Amino acid sequence: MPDLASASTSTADAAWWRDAVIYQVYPRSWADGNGDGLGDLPGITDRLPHLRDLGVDAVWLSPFYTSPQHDAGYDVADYCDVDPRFGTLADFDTLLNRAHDMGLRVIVDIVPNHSSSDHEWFQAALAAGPGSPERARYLFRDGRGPDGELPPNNWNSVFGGPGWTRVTEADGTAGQWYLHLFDVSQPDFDWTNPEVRELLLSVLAFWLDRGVDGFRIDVAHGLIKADGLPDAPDGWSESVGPTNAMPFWDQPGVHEIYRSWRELTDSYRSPSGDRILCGEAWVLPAPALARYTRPDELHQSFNFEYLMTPWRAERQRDSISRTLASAAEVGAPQTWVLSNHDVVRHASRLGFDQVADGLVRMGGIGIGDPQPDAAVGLARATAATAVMVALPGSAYLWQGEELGLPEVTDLADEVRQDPTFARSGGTDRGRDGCRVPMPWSPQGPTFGFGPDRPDAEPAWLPQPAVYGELSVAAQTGVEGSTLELYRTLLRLRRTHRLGRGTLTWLDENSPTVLCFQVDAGAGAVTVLANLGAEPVALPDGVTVLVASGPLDGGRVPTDTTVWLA
Ligand code: TEU
Repeated sequence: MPDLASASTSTADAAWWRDAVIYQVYPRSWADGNGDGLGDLPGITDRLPHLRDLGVDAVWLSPFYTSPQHDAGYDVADYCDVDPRFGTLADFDTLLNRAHDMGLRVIVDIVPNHSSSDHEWFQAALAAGPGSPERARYLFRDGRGPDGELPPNNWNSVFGGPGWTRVTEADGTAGQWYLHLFDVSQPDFDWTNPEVRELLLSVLAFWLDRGVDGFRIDVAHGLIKADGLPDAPDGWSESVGPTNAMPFWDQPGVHEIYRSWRELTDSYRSPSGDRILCGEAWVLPAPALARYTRPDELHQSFNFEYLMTPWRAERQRDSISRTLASAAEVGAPQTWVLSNHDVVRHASRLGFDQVADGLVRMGGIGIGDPQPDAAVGLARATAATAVMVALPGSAYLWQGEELGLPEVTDLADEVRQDPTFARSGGTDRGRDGCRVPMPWSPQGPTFGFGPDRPDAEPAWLPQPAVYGELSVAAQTGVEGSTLELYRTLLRLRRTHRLGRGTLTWLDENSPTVLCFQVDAGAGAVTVLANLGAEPVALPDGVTVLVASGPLDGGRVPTDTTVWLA
């Protein structure tokens, strides 16, 4: 593996992850190398220079493994092979080596909570029947009721509908039920079973041997369920209760799993860098989430509370302060994020009135739904990003946010593929709107996502016309474009080493102004964000390093963030 020590990353030392900017690539939707309408690994490899020029430190690849694609690859049928839709293991090796040569590290997704129902283990479990060691790898249980006709408990799927499905046994009789916290095609593993633990450790080792720089852990908070699989409390919601009030989230037993995973990744450490573990753990409150990033567990865990915090100064200040403090308690960096493949893009989410209290969780936007204000949403989104990438810690970017891509809110129901849409009976529009393929060019039938050839297939989700004017080529080199703003922010972040800095709140803070200084000994930067309706005067004697939008003379307009020296 090429030595990354001389790489252009902001921190070419082992603990690169403490301040890295990591860009999420969704292989289905980033670049289609062969014109079949779906993104693929060769397409990603060809477009890696975009990430080098953007100035990120690493790439996170969402799943590209063998999968029937019922949940866009988060339903894995073979953890150690590449789905032919995306290419081959040789294509992956080419991508990894090209990224390393450019000084980009690569982390990949690991999906340990469940496999695909196509996985050979689940097929064996179906065939082997009740009481078999094959069944013991998953959460099969007898049903309740005189004939076992009722599910084992009241758990529902995150996607909507029941969390249990009854199987027909080999002799044709109605049989046991199996748990699937997500789609019916995603049976939950039984993590009390040593065979499951061994399987996933071997998967981690397979990819570490191949040279990956780490993993993003899917549903990191769900692997262990409460003993006896008790009923979930009625009426629970994030705004009223801790996550671990749900018997399948954030149970204490998960932590010994991650201690074993950290022991494995630490055995691969080298001077060019640690191999990292980043947990996707939707866990509240912040101190409960911090337990995942204790020194012998995960390196990072996404700060989803921050992602879901309304664009209001006092809420932003509270979330930033509280989550920074909880991470500091365990000596971990904070891991900031505003968008990903599961939530409405923040360029649209922030285009609604920010009066919603608690954690705003939006289930997609469709035709006939209230629509965001696109201009307000983009202004707030770039201002919010300018706040986020100044904060101490690591930051994750979702593909296309550097272009200011909005959520696509007019997808016809028949093109939607997210199982959430079908399982919720359409009440939840699902996540397709944030997953529409990237535009690279103002021209072409797929705006450069796929090859401009007569035989090329349309993109797997239709792209709106506005994607052409928002494309990479349309924004490259254009002063004031979102893309050039992101490039400038990341360059200045690296120059001033802000990710390694210490944050101090300043007197200019008010109910409508967020103002702090970050100092890493490479030139302190003051960040002032105006979340109020009226322009705010710049402090005297400052130099504006960058602004998320045009300034009004010596004043900062609403929904604008400036970096000052
Ligand atoms: O999402 C996990 C997820 O959605 C749950 O953690 C849930 O949102 C939360 O706990 C509710 O409080 C991951 C992937 O990011 C997503 O794309 C997959 O669909 C899902 O897991 C299943 O693999």
